[in-house]
Amino acid sequence: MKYEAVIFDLDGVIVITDSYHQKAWKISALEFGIDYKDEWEEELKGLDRRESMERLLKLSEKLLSKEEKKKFLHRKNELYLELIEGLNEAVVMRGVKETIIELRKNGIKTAVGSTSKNAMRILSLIGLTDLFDYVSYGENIKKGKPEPEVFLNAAAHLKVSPSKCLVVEDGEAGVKAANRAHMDCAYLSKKRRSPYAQYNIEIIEAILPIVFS
Ligand code: B16
Ligand code: MG
Repeated sequence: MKYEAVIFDLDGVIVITDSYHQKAWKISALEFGIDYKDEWEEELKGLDRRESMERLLKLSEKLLSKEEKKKFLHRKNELYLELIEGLNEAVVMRGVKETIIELRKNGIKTAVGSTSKNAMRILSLIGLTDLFDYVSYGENIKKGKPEPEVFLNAAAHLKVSPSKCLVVEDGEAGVKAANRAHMDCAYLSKKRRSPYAQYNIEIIEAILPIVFS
């Protein structure tokens, strides 16, 4: 088999929380006098909370004091936590569970690679924690995407060489992180293609023939 492990991004690949992140940024930004534009969404995907805020401030050309930045970050996460409170299995992306079960049946290791500090909470809310051999996320890494640490940490815990790992991502920062980790990447999107990913897929099940080839 071409790959021995698959590392899944969380927000936007396993669960629809990418839209919740954007909603929380949009509302909190407005509260801080920032006119959030929907087209910024792609630029924020995968960046950690602080980096996302800094990018937002740059894009909107808004200056905030250290204290205001602290409040902004707190408020965004507060809103995000409110939004995810009611999450359950129903919000898992179509085909995710079946695809992961099929991989595991064939001896492929599975991990999550997410910048989010809330990843464990989300996995527990949607009842998928047991489907992964390891969860690499915001609380056990120092640098988020596009740095490769989140994926390299997963590979090290799975004891699989990076060249034998396939990353599944929906964000450009994540594709870059996979490139920097020397891992192949399948970019999952129905609307866009990534020129930097080795594979562009529209549905998650499409990774099965790639992994088993
Ligand atoms: P939190 P991923 C990323 O998760 C999100 O794409 C990004 O929008 C978010 O800012 C980041 O997690 C940090 O999340 O504020 O919950 O720590 O795509 O790497 O799964
Ligand atoms: Mg994502």
